[in-house]
Amino acid sequence: MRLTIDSDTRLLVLTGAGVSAESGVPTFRDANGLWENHPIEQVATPEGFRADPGLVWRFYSERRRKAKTVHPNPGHHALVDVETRMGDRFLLVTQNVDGLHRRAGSERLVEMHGSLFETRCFHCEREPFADDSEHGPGDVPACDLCAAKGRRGLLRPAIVWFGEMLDPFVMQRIARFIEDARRAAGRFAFLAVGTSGLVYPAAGLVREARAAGAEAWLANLEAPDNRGAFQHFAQGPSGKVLPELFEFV
Ligand code: BV8
Repeated sequence: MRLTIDSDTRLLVLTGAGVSAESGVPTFRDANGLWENHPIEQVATPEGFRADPGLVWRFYSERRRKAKTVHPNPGHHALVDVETRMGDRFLLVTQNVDGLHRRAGSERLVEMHGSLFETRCFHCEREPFADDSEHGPGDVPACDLCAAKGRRGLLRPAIVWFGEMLDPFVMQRIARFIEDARRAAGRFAFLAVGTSGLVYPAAGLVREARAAGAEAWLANLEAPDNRGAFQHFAQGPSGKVLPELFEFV
């Protein structure tokens, strides 16, 4: 079963933690996943950060450390190849914060939940800045811009936590791609890879794409709860499935 791409097909891809699993990055909800060992409320919500910023920084510092040791896998590279051939008719939206798509060479890329390697301030509106520092127990970095104004501000990972709004520009860019695809003459395909389809607004993209006329494809190790939202399901590890999935005609 191949996803056929011709000269005016548009393709919107959504990836989740499963696409990084073969690089050695733990997923969230599989056995021994991140959420099994870390209560979401304590490490991935603003309330959790307020309660114990040191715990949150330890959780993300460990993920930063791990992400520095891993490399993109054939699934990431397959998506770069497709982007190279399709140009602006391709957009990759990832829920992942590990930076592996960017390291593989993806450019038409939206990191909708932010990035492990960016930091911002919990208290002021400073721009997120590149940061790969790791913080041990009790080491919570302070915001120098807040300090310069005599205020106490704590730095935080520039990652979207549960209960936090996504960047409106991110959502607009995705909506614009879907709208352009709806108006265009050619075929429109939506492909979700390596995601359990549980977290919104990411999990709602398949419905938005289908409402715009997309044919919905899923490439996943197992059938997730929202498998019924897809017309096609290519089951298997994305590092094997993606390099064989696309057929250019
Ligand atoms: C929002 C950052 C508006 C953390 C993440 C009640 C109150 C408040 C909010 C809500 C609510 N009810 C619903 C919501 C909305 C909430 C939500 O969706 N909750 C869910 C859990 C019900 N969403 C939000 O809060 C979002 N904001 O809606 O704002 C709002 C505000 C207030 C109130 C209402 C609305 C913000 C969501 C972003 C949260 N942050 N990440 C971090 O990463 O450190 S989400 C987190 O889950 C990760 O980013 C992750 O990417 C994402 C989704 O997980 P998956 O990527 O799918 O990973 P998972 O492990 O689940 O699945 C892996 C899959 O891969 C599996 O299917 C597996 O079979 C497969 N697989 C494994 N190996 C392979 C493979 N596939 C292929 N190959 C392999 N080798």
